[in-house]
Amino acid sequence: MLTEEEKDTLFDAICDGDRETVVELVDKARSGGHDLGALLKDTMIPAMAAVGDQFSAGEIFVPEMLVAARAMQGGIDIIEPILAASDHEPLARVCIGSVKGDLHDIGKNLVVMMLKGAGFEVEDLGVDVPNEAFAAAADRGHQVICLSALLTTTKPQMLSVVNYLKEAGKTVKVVIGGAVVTQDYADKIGADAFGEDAPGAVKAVKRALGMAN
Ligand code: B12
Repeated sequence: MLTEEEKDTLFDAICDGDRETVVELVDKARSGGHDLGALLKDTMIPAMAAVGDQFSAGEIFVPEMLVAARAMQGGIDIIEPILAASDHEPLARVCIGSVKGDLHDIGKNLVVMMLKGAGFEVEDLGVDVPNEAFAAAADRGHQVICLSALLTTTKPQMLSVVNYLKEAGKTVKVVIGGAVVTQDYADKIGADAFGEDAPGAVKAVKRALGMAN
């Protein structure tokens, strides 16, 4: 278990981009049987949100944001296999990617983790994914395509993917998410579901497949 002080240190280490300390503390939490889902939700994600606030306030710039992201990813890499461990038949085959022009992937990686943990088979296409790659994933038998966008400038790319899939005659379901996306936007572009966060992504994929309301 991590003490409150260690959790504070972890929070600061993410904000400061101190990957080594992040890895050390998350590894300690793992070996000590700490609830890793709670650590992620209550300490690590809020740390990334604080980084975003500092960026918005002009207190830090892209390089600092990048090292913070790398530090966060160091912790996620330890947590992912544990939260994702599942020995069930996959509920469905899902593919995910950050849309073309968007290089943000921390949130997407969390969604991957949660979907795997919920029993879905997930193929991660990475970042800056062109429309054709999503269509090809539909051809490989994926039942749901998940799109992530963090930028106002890449949000319209989601509509482009939806239209591209429609015009190519793909019947795959589309689920969208990311900080700039809303349920209204999902309705507007004809996406099948919207998820606000990683747990919400699981519900959204289930909704799109008619497995939940
Ligand atoms: C880290 C970061 C970066 C890193 C990304 C590293 C990486 N590997 O991801 C770097 C430094 C590369 C970066 C670059 C840029 N960034 Co940036 N970045 C951030 C930051 C600080 C954190 C994002 C993050 O990881 N959040 C934590 C995760 C857990 O949250 P999340 O991504 O929202 O994901 C959750 C939900 O949205 C949802 N979700 C996400 N995807 C999906 C998908 C589905 C299907 C579902 C259902 C749900 C879902 O679930 C996730 C988990 O809960 C944000 C600020 C912020 N507070 O968001 C700015 C931010 C997104 N960036 C911003 C900007 C402007 C940029 C740059 C343009 C800066 C520049 N001038 O170069 C570039 C653009 C690069 C590009 N082409 O993509 C702006 C965007 C403003 C806007 N509305 O357009 C933000 C909001 C900062 C700000 N306050 O101005 N960035």
